[in-house]
Amino acid sequence: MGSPLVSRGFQEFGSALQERRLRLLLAGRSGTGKSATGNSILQRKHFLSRLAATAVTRACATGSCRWASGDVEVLDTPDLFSPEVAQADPGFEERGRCYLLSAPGPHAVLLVTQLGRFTAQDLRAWRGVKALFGAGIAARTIVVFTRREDLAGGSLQQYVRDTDNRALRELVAECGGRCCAFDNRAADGEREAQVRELMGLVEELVRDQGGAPYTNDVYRLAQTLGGLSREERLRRVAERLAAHRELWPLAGFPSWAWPPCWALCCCCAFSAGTCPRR
Ligand SMILES: Nc1nc2c(ncn2[C@@H]2O[C@H](COP(=O)(O)OP(=O)(O)OP(=O)(O)O)[C@@H](O)[C@H]2O)c(=O)[nH]1
Ligand SMILES: [Mg+2]
Repeated sequence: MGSPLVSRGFQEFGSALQERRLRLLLAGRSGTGKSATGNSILQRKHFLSRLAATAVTRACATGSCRWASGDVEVLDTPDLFSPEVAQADPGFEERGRCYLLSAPGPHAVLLVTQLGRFTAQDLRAWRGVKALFGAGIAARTIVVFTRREDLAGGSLQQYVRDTDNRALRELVAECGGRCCAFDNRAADGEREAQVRELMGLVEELVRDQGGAPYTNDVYRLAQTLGGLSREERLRRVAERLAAHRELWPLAGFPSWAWPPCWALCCCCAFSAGTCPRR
């Protein structure tokens, strides 16, 4: 999809980037359209995306395409963010893989939610994103609404402003007002325009951050493991994440109360005073 997205602005932005690769990480609850959005960005059917009663994406996967004078790498994720991940990924391997596949850090996180369906599950997934990466990730997050067609030509900004869903308004505010909408079933030209709009937001966001990707202690650890085998790198990163397993929600922990927001560290979703990153 190189050529449609190439413009002078993007070329200039490309040279301001600290590397020639832009990493975008898809996150959100199951079934919101993460994989479909990844495919729209890549402009091809790369990730498996379909209507299903259970989770479709089971493991992290990447796909890339040319963009301006560099590459865009998209990381699609399974359910790494809900309280159920404690049972599904007890050894932190999948969350470790997510870190390794997005190292040295994502330039932007795309939090995918369905237009008109921002539920308690979406909110828990957002808290899970902050638990995994630290609260600083909000400064790197763009809220992507799928089912843009339901706007029926209306304005997304107005929808967000007028919604009576307070949690949604707070989420968008927490993410600096960055949001856009996708109709992943739109015709090619329309999908390209949507991707261009998203990349404009990414461009602005990354420029504000001086061209550098998001980082934290776990990404910094991953950076030091370059000489080791893939298995050993995964073992070390999963071990670092698991070192604080007692701080993650336990199986059976009431999910409405997760994370316990009355006792949060100021930088992430760990209990106050016990955050491994501080
Ligand atoms: N109408 C419409 N359907 C969409 C849109 N985006 C995604 N879908 C549909 O939503 C369903 C779920 O999409 P997926 O991409 O598999 O969702 P996911 O978030 O990756 O799901 P998991 O991998 O299970 O977490 C599929 O049937 C998609 O075609 C959209 O913009 N409009
Ligand atoms: Mg998927």
